[in-house]
Amino acid sequence: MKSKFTGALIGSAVGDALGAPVEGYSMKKVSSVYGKDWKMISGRYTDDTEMMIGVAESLIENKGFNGEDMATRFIENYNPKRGYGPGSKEALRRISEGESWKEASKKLFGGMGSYGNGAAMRIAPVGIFYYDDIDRLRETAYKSSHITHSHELGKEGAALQAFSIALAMQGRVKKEGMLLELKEFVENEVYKEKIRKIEMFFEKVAEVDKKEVISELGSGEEAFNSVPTAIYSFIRADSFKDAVVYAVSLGGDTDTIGAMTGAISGAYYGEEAIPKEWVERLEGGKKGKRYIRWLGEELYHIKLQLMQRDGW
Ligand code: R7I
Ligand code: MG
Ligand code: MG
Repeated sequence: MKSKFTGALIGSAVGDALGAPVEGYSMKKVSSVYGKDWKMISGRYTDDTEMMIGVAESLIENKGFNGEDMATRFIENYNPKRGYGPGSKEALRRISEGESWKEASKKLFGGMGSYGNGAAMRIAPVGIFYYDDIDRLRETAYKSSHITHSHELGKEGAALQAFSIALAMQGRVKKEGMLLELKEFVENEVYKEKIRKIEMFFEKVAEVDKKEVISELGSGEEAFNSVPTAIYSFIRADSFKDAVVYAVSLGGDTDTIGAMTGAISGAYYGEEAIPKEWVERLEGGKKGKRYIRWLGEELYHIKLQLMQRDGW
């Protein structure tokens, strides 16, 4: 179990760092950069991992969710060079200027709130910490999303990603079984439809063309155009490496789809399954790979304590 906790967080960071140098590239351009080797280029992570670290730090410090504290972590960790989305940036600016974390995100995108994938990309700590408690998982996914993403589709994408990680932690189901559980879990029709499309992909005899995956599931910055793509990338592959390589190879929002695929795959296969060369290359420093592993270990230990307290 410990290896699944650390695997989800390191896996997310590795996927982010692998996708980062080619974010926004076409499928063809990604292939011209990575060729057949898929060597990690710089190992530097982006906003996806920086925010994921904030989620983990806050869950650890509070042994659960605390909105004000989590927003503060996001603001303290914020480094403008990590490539934040405009919506998240504005929400954090508003909160740092004194607005409540409950109100700031509602003002974005003409009062609709953001449906970007910024809440889903950072959700791994919630998926591992609440892997055995669907109701708490859903509630914490929605609340932690709300700090920057108040649109229903932004929150639902984060909850779906968290639940996919939880199922991967349990390791009970993959393919059809996993899709069935996801379809029951998800409340929004937009996501139900995407999961139906994934089911149709698996019903086909031949491997689905990547162009069709991109046009049907998406490869963009919207939560509904990237979370289902990450889930598909995980399910169709037989290893951590294949899953993340496939996710990044599609082009588009590669760091984020890579991060989300890496989180689910790391939770499923465990940290040992992540290619050593990629982890070695992942950035070090104060909040680098060792710190990210430590966050996973801490979440594991706190989870154990809470389970013992509750008489498991
Ligand atoms: O979701 P967010 O934090 O962005 C995350 C992305 C990831 O790819 C990261 O790697 C980083 O590069 O940024 O930031 P947002 O700005 O909230 O959402 C991302 C984008 O989704 C926006 O810039 C918009 O293009 C789009 N979007 C919307 N468009 C119209 N109406 C999000 N919400 C809306 C909306 O309500
Ligand atoms: Mg990013
Ligand atoms: Mg991205």
